[in-house]
Amino acid sequence: PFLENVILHPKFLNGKYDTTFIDQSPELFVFPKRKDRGTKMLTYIASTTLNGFQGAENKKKPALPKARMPHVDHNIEVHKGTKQLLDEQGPEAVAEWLKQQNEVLYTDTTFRDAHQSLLATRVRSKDLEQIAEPTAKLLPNLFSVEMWGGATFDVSYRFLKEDPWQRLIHLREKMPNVLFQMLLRASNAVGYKNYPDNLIKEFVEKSSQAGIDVFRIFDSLNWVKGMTLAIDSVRNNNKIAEAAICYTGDILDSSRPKYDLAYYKSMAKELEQAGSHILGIKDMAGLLKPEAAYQLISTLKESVDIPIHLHTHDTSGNGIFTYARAIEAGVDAVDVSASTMSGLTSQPSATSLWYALAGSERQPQMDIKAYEELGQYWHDVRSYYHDFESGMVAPNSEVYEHEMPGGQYSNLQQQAKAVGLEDKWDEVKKMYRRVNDMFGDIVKVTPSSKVVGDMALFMVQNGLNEDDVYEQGDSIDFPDSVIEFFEGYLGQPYEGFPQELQRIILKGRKPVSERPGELMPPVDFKELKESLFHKLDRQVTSFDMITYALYPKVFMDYHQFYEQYGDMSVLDTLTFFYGMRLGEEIEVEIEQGKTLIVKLVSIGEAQPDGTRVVYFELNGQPREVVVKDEN
Ligand code: 3PY
Ligand code: ZN
Repeated sequence: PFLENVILHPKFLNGKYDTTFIDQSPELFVFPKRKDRGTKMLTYIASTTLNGFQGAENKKKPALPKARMPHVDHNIEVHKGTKQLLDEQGPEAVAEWLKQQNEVLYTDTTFRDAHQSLLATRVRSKDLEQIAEPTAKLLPNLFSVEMWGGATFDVSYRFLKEDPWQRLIHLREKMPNVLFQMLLRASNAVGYKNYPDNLIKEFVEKSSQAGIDVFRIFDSLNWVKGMTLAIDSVRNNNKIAEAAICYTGDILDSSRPKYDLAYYKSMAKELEQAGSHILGIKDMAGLLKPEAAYQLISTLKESVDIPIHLHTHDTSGNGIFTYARAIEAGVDAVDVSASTMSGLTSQPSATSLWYALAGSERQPQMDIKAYEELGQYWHDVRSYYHDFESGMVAPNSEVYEHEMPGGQYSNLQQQAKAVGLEDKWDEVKKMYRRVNDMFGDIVKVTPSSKVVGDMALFMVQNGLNEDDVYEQGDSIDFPDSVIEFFEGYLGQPYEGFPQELQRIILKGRKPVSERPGELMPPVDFKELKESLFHKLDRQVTSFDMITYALYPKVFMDYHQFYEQYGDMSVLDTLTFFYGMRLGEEIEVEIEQGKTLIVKLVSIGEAQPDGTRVVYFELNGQPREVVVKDEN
């Protein structure tokens, strides 16, 4: 504001100033009063009370009890775990140790994929941080906790208005013993397109420093050339590279030979050669049938020397059966989630699998009662996010038809809802598969799955079928993501693009066949820092720079929200989504040891300009804010 006062001062504008200008112009130091923290927060609460939250509009705030916490003695030290093994002995030692274990190891995905897949990624840091320390104390035998990456990064800023870097740092403090795992979309980082090489390197370096230990790296087209830079970056930071093959198609279906056992075997060898410490099998849609799992894992165990980590989604209800067969075939680790956040489009249940392995020498050591108690916490927390549930209530074997990734299901459904296609969801799912076939049967996982989803929505919305696309394509404006895909900006699909369709969609543009990151100019971080400093009017962190480089608009929108309302991650989840009920009183701890008591007293009549005055008590003092009623 000082600079603004100077620049706008009449003397300054007329050029009539000298060295006494500042001393003799006290008005330069009169700044517009910035809204205080309390007022900003009340403004957010008032506005959310009136207008709702995107995706939970017109819904009443449910009255729900506080989540039940498991019993843990706070004086007990956390047990050492895999994190100490990595820090003390390095990534190769962890891989070797994993291979030597007779029992199958667990990665718990509750903090990331489970809620990405069940609740459209909407679980807030507050609800994660609260259970972090109990989880570390109760489950020290986990191989890792998957708690970052994938869609959580973008959704944190875009919808939850919180900083995922802070989430990572806070969780790390509370969980010092177990490896932290993230999902990294190789050259797409945590975004939806390829980025310059130096940005990928920077992202891996900073996330390593902030607390990530295991990077599950995948390419959305299984294009190994697009993965090596990320693998090398992880290795350079002395962290664990888990390069993953995305499982697609059906190795048991001989009528669909594109992705057969030989295909997977050859890719596994390439990833081992590329320096992967662990081989990930990423069955993102849950298409890996039990017998296929047995054949695939048996073959891969013979083909590579590194341990194998299997990830699936339980959409069909066959997840436990698939894991049981994979475990029989010697898989080293599997992804599971807390019981009440498991099943359906999420991972299979950690505790159910444990019971299913009773009598087997591969049953993991686990305090099963404690795991179930953690499940009670998640049961209660899940109810806060009810409006983001997909509505799927039972296993759904249609997934073998549409092949939609679990992590995409509830998100695409929200997207369909947003463009008015809620009633045509069944049609969208069928179209999703038809688009896949039209595109030449491709791997579908973020971001290639988003391209297929965008095209499916587009076709349903415009009443188009395959013939229409071929016949009228020259006059159709295809979604940007579809054009970029056919231009080669997500990389190259196995066996190439369907040429005729590519011609129609590109309308004369020339596709690239090189690695897109190689073609892009590197991010100039020095320049970016300066320009961001001016935009933000504050110190710029390396985290800000990376996020801004990944998605400038999302970051600036977040920044604007922050300026307007402040840090709203301090609100409890129900207040954040629904605002307050008349007469309700809440406590908000805005920083450690500093709590505000907020009561919503009344809401005034609508004014001709569309605003209302909303009356609160803040720590017993009357306060009012004026907000727009958008209804
Ligand atoms: C993601 O990339 O977000 C995924 O979960 C892919 O399965
Ligand atoms: Zn997944």
